[in-house]
Amino acid sequence: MTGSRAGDYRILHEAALRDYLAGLPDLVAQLGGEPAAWAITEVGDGNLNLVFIVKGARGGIAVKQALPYVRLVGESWPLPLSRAHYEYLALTRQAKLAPGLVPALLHHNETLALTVMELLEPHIIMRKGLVAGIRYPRFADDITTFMARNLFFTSDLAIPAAEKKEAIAAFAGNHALCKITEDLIFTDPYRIAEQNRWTAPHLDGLSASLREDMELHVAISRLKLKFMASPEALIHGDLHTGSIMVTESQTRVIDPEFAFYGPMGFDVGAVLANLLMAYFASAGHERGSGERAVFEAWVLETVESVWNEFTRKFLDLWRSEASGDAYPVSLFTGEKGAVRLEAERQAYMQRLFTDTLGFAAAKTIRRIFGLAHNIDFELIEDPKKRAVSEARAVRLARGTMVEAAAFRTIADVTGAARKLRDWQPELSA
Ligand code: SR1
Ligand code: MG
Repeated sequence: MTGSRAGDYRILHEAALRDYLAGLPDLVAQLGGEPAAWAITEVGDGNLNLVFIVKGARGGIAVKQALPYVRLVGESWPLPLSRAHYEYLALTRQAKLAPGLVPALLHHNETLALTVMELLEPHIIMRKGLVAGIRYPRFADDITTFMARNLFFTSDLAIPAAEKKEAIAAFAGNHALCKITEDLIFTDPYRIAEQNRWTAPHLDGLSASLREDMELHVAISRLKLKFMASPEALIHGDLHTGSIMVTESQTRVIDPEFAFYGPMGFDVGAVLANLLMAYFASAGHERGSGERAVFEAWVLETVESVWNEFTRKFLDLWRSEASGDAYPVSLFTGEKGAVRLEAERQAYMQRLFTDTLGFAAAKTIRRIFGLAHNIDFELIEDPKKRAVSEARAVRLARGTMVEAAAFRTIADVTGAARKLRDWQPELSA
């Protein structure tokens, strides 16, 4: 890692990036050939940063640089460069806890808010694959290993209290990124906000109903408080299918710039929400009835596997690797203690399930009524079809957020999704 004075930050466009990389011998060797011959392409399609792919005679690298503002909106929305520091820190920890499931780090410059990583090739952004109807057989196993290990080993179940509090402090400065989530996910979709948008006019009525739905406002406010005030574990913080790169045999989690100590269910819920949105969007992408049935069945199987495998792996870790200060061993001795502790583990997972479903619902509603939408729905060209898919997703989301008690198992969720697959909502126009 390198860094110099804070005032030395500058945005590196192609020529400046070439010169910068040419001064780093390890990267020059990795790329091969003359710097003048390197092919440099800006490929960032996210909402915040610049991302370059650099290819030389021998190999390639990916370079990510934070901009001092939100790329999606422009310079009118400043954003601290320090997010690159938190992303680097999170990637470093994730690489240790879940080896092989994040890109290798090659270089980091704090001042330039710039990180160089291995080029993931031929991986693609998972969301793009899901829109195309591609199945990813390794995904459930990989993402549940990533989540179970990262969430367990950064929690009070695994590490002593002092270490945990130091770790919370190390990420506490990432509050500007948390604030984005607090506003865009937990507040704006439920009120009039300048940056909101939805598939109008078809969803005008649904949008208005969300703004008047006090049960929903209570539920989203409880979730917002949980997000703000529950430093359970180091969470990725933006674990949607645009933050995951895949091939059919590999999974890599990228982009943890929203990382901080927050509620575990926020990450697990993000994964489930994005799978469920892919499921509901699928009807809008089919060219003939039933064309994507196999894909859709796989998505729902994957929703079930993600929760079930995450639970299994997390509980296995808790049973075999607990060395934190929570649940002191001395309070659960003998046969009676072991039985009671196991029951408590099951109760813990049930609470986490309810949190997960609430956060999944919040993640869904924000993509349909808030600022940042996703291509699962956006690429459905016919706005009426898009609105139908979106309304189905919102119906499930409202149910899981407000009537959480009706969803005791993940099969309850996939069952409800299946029933909504062909439900015809009443649209505004
Ligand atoms: C203004 S940033 C909008 C969204 O992009 C990121 O991927 C996060 O999801 C954030 O909420
Ligand atoms: Mg991102």
